[in-house]
Amino acid sequence: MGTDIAATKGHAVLRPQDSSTRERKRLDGLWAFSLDPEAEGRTARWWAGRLPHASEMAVPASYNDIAADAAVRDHLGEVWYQRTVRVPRGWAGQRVVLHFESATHRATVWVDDTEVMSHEGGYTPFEADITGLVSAGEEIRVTACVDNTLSFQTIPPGVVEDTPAGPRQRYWHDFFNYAGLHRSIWLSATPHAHTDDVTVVTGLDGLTGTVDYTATTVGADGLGVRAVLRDADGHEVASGSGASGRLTVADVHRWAPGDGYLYDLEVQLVEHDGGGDGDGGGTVVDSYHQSVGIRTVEVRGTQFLINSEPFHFTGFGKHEDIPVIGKGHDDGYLVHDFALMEWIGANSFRTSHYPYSEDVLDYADRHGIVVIDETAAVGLNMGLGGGIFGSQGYQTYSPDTVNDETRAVHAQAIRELVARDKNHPCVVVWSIANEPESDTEGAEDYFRPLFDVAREADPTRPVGFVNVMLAPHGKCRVSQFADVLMLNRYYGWYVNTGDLAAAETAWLDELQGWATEGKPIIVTEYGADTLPGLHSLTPQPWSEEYQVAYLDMNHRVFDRVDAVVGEHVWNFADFATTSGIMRVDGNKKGVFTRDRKPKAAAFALRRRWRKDS
Ligand code: GCB
Repeated sequence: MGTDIAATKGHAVLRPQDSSTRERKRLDGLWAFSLDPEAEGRTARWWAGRLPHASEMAVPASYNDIAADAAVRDHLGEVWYQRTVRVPRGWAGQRVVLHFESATHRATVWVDDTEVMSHEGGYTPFEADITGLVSAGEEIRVTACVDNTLSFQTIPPGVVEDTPAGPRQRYWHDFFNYAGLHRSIWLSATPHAHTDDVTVVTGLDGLTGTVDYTATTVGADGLGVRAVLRDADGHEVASGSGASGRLTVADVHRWAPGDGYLYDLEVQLVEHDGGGDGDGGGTVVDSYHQSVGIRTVEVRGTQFLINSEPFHFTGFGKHEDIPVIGKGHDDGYLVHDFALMEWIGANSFRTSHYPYSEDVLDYADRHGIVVIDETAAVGLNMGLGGGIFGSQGYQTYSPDTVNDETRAVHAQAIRELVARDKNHPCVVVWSIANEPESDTEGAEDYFRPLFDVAREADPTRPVGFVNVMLAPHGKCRVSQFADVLMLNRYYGWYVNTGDLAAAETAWLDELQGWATEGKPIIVTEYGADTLPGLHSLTPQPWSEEYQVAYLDMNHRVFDRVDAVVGEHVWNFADFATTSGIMRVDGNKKGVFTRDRKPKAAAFALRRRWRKDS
């Protein structure tokens, strides 16, 4: 594989914000919406006028379950969204930006008749400077063509197969291929001279905290950069000048699990005051605020340290998955899910299997919840399909399947994830893939450079990937590159089904093997499908009692292996999947139902995870 995957850069896309020099307008609500089953919209230039045959669609939301129509739910290909928006009359002379927090899985966007941007990948933001196309006080028409097709050259991968009934999308990940505009769309105004990226790296030296910041600016010739750090009460605690520097905080209030204390870093572009000290000091031309949690993360031997203290992960692999709106972001569920995590004693979760809404990470920052942040690289494994093991008729890594081009897209997905989330104190590990084929030479070749990409993008955080049980200890050829071992294991479910005694022996044996690697182990998935309300006196699979017994068995195993520093149950809640004989109205491994009612396992976990329960 010879492609130069270092060629493209992760582009910084700062989220729009209101500040003393910036303003934003949210474009959420009802948009006109048209399916494009004949793929005629581009030829017919649908962006150039009102969409034909349009219905109304909620944004943010997956479109699939909103319309009571199988043609919408199962649509394959492009759909179109459109609305008009009036540019605020006070924005004359400003730089105006159109920002999409995501479009799943790719989109092209027009402003009136002009194409302004395209983006590949369904879970990271993209934006365009549309200043030259707009006038303050006037309306513009925004049209987005969104495509849900997956191929071997997309992340996640899939393949469209020709069948007698027409083209059909196949993919190898176990969640429904929801699509659409899942997060907010913004129109925003910034000064022409502006900060376009900020990076912070924090450190601790006893009671002193350090914040190393780097700002990159556009159009700022002749302007100075000033950095002001304030505590949560708004009191200035440090300041500096120049595009990069170190701020020192005496008596620091550290960000820590359970204590989401945040400072505010204001990056100002300032006109020079003529003092010659280069600190500006004159009028503030641009102001951008970045929240900062001062903490450290380190892997030492088999320990995972946050602020130099051993951390044990308790929590879940989650999904962005809600009845009716699918992967659409919803603040009500955001707050409720975190309330349930606090109730149960979860101190962490993994963004399985894609980057989540920035609202989720901001919330985790503020509430001291630790995050394993994952790319959308799920299903790079032809030995798996929708939870079903077995050959899928393709070879995973080959010139015709997952290949150099896929790897370049994957590298870009890693860069965009890091570019977006690098400043979140909650993020402590990058997970660059979930359950890829990892026991072959092709896997080793594919992944080696991707670890380099992640480390180059962020030299400060541990990097790992999530290992599948088809590549057990001794067989996996990719874990050698990882700082942390992340394992998904289903002893007692997919293997040793219903036989927890045999499962316990086999699982302990494998885990003890992994422990010899001398790295921390996070069990990133263990779980059993459970039908709420199904009971059995002796623990039978699918019953609530079995889920409890299964988790207990896992915990006995973990407690005997020192290198295990984390336990994330699969899954927080039941979720939608593609249909299949292994799935009854979706995946039922939730500890909560899809509408967030507790199963018996919720109370059992609470007893283990909350010392005060
Ligand atoms: C896994 C996958 C996850 C599935 C889960 C299951 O290993 O990572 O996406 O949903 O197993 O329930 O089969």
